[in-house]
Amino acid sequence: MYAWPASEVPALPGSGRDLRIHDTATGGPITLDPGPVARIYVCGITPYDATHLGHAATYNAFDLVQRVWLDTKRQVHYVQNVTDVDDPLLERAERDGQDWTELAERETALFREDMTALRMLPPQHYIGAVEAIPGIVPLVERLRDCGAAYELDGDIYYSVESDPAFGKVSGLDAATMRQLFAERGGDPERPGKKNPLDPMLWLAAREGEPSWDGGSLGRGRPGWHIECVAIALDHLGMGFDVQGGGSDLAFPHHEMGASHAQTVTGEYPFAQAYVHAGMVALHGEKMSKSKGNLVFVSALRRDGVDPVAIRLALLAHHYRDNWEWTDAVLEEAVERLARWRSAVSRPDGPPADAVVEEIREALANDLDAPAALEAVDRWAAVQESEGGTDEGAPGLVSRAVDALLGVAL
Ligand code: 5CA
Ligand code: ZN
Repeated sequence: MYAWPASEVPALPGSGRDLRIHDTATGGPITLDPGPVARIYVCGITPYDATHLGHAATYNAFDLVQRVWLDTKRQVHYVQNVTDVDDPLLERAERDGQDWTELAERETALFREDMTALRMLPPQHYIGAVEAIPGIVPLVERLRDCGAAYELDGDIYYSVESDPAFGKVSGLDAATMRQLFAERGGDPERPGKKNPLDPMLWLAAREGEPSWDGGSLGRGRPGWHIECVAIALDHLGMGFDVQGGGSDLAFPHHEMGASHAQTVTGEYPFAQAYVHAGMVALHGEKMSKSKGNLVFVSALRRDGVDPVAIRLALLAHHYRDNWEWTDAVLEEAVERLARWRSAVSRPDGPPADAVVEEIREALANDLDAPAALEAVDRWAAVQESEGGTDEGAPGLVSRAVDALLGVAL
């Protein structure tokens, strides 16, 4: 499906550094070595409610990954999905007495607007679960044919025991896996499963629920993890550079996805790095659609908040930290934006080459956006207090924060 329009990324003098990033699977930083075309898959929204600041923070992190790569003169092949059929979406549509396809379309359209306003680079392939079904069915059939899947009352489950590498992405102990599986869409209690952690690959058609022709699988709809695997394998192939999402996706979603893909292809790894953003909270609890403690990007925009300030508020936090959204976070970003805009509004200023290098270095070091902001703050403070005579320096700073941080001054 259509994604959203791309904002232009200005070219900067020189070249950026290779990205060193924290990988959940190894538990430490790794320096990525993508080819001329870097490949990234970022899990998309389940469109039953509007984009909140938690979503925006996670997509901001992966937008930075792309900007670092683009600055090394690589191309980026970016794929994102939309989980446009799944239990939470169907439950919300049912609760509110609306058509589930209309709900999904409306919220996806709003997400596109929010992403555009925040200057997030669009994926080249933006793929819905429903449109991916023709690719999902043969993948489930292959898993079944190689003995890694089994049927239970018409539903098809993946057998985690078929994969010796299962557990290597999240590195969690059995009890934690079991608990998270139950909290995050799994059904550990269902009688008849080979292993409580086995996830659903294909859900047989239920009365009153949408279903599709699944060939030898029978009518039904896809499970969650196989959706992202089918889309990633179709558009990126095995061994792509970064699999991204919020930290709540490490288990079970990314663990199961890697396992499905590695089992079905016999190749390893699914992704070179599994990268996870921290959770944004409101009033002391993780912002979540199910709890309803949300601040929506669209609501802030409606209130007249400049989207550039929202972006600066996200950038002021390290992507791996868990942090809390407050009014003060936004106020600080609004003030910073005003200081930066004032500093670049003159034709000359203090030399800017070093600032560009500092931003590059900060981002290459596990996407340290707060350090990048501080580098610009220091330049803006000198501009404010002493000014400078370098012609074009403000223009260079302006282009650098646009290209590397997605901030348009
Ligand atoms: N459709 C699936 C992924 S395939 C899904 O998790 N959708 S979602 O709408 O629930 O979340 C979209 C992305 O936002 C995920 O990467 C998720 O980890 C992230 N996310 C959700 N809540 C927060 C939060 N409070 N803070 C940071 N990131 C969040
Ligand atoms: Zn996903």
